[in-house]
Amino acid sequence: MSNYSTTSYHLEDYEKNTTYYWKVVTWDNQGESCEGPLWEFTTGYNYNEGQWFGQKDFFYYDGDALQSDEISYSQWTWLQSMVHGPGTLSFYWNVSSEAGYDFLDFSIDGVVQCNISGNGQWEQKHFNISEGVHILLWNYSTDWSSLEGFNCGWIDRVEWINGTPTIPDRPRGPSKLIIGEEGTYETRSTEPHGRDLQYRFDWDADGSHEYSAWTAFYPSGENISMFRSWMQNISCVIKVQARDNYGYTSDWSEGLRVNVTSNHQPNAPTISGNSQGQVKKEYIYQVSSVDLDEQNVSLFIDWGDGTNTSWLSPIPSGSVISLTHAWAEKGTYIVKAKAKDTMNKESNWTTLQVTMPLSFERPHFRFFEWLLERFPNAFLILRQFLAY
Ligand SMILES: [Ca+2]
Ligand SMILES: [Ca+2]
Ligand SMILES: [Ca+2]
Repeated sequence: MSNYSTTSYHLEDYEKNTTYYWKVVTWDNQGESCEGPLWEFTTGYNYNEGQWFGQKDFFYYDGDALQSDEISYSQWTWLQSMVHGPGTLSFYWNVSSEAGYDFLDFSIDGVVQCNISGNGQWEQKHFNISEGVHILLWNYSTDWSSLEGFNCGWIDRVEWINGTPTIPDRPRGPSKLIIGEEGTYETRSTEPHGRDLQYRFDWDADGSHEYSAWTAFYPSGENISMFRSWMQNISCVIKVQARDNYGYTSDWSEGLRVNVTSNHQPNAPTISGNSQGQVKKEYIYQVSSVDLDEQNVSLFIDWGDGTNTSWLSPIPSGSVISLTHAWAEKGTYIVKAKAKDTMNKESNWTTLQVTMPLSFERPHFRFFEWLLERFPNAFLILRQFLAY
C-alpha cells in the first residue's frame, strides 16, 4: 500500500503461523525519500492451534487490540516480532487468567522480561532495545489445571521509536557574505542512545536544493561545522540534517537565510591634519576608511617624500588611525592614502598637499592685519607704525 499520510496502519486479518514483512518508506514533497529497516512479525500457534487475533470488543486504544486465542490446559499461544535496534519499545497489555498460574509474558531474545496474571488493568511497558536484531515475543500460557476469567491476554498500542537523531540546531554563521568569501556554519544534534552522527547541509533549502555530501561521524552532541562560499549574488536558505550509522535520519533543521553580494571597494580614505608646517617637526594625521561591506580595512599612506607606511594592520571599517610624520626638507609634498578590504580590494587614492615650511607672513604681521580689519579708523596711525 502507498500514499499513506498517517503514521499508523491497521492490519485487519492475520494468518496463523505466518511471518509478515514490512518496511516504511517515506518521502517528502521534493521527491527525497528514505526508508526504515525491514521488520517482520510472526503469528504462532501450538499444536492445538491457539493463535493471536485482532478483535474490537476489548481494547485500550483506537478501537481494537490483539487477543490470544482460546486455549486449554498446559497450552500456549504466542506472537513474535523482530526489531532492528536501537530503539524504544512500548506497548499496553492486559490479562484475564488464573492468578499465579496462567500468565501472559513478554520476552526479548528468549529471555522473559516480565509477566502478568489474574485480572489486571491495562498497563504500559517500556523497553530500551540495544543495537542489532532482536526477537520480541508475547506468550500466553496455562498450567495443567483451572482456567479462569477470559483465559487470555491482550496487547495494544505497540510502538517502536527508532533511535532517531534530534533535529539539528539551526545553522550558526554569517547571514551576509561577499562573493568568494568563505562562511563557516556550525550545528549540532544529539542521538538518543549517544551514538555518533554525521551531517549534511542543504545550501538552497527554499530553492532547487543543493545537498552537501555527508560528513564523517562525530560524537553525539558535538558541534560540527562546514565551510561554504558562493560565486554569485544569491539569497538562499541553508538547513542541516543528521543521520546515525543505522541510517536513521533527523528532520531538517530550521533555515538560516544567507545573502551573498558583490564586494565593494572601500571608500577613499579621509585624511585630517595640517597642510602646512615646519620641517623636522612631527605632525599628527588621522586617517580612516569605510567599507560598505563592513569588512576590516588596511590603510596605506605615502608621505610624498619617498617614504610610506606600507600596508598597516587591518582595523574595523570606519575607525580612525593616528599617525605622525615629519618632513626633513622644505618643499611641497603630496600625501596620498588608500585602503584595502579583507579581500584585497583597494580604494581610490585620497591626496593632501602639505607645504614645508609654511610660506606664511610673520605672526606680528598677521596681528597688524587683524588690527586693520577691526579698527579701520586706526589706519593712519598704523601706517606710521608700518613706515608708509
Ligand atoms: Ca488498538
Ligand atoms: Ca490454570
Ligand atoms: Ca569590501
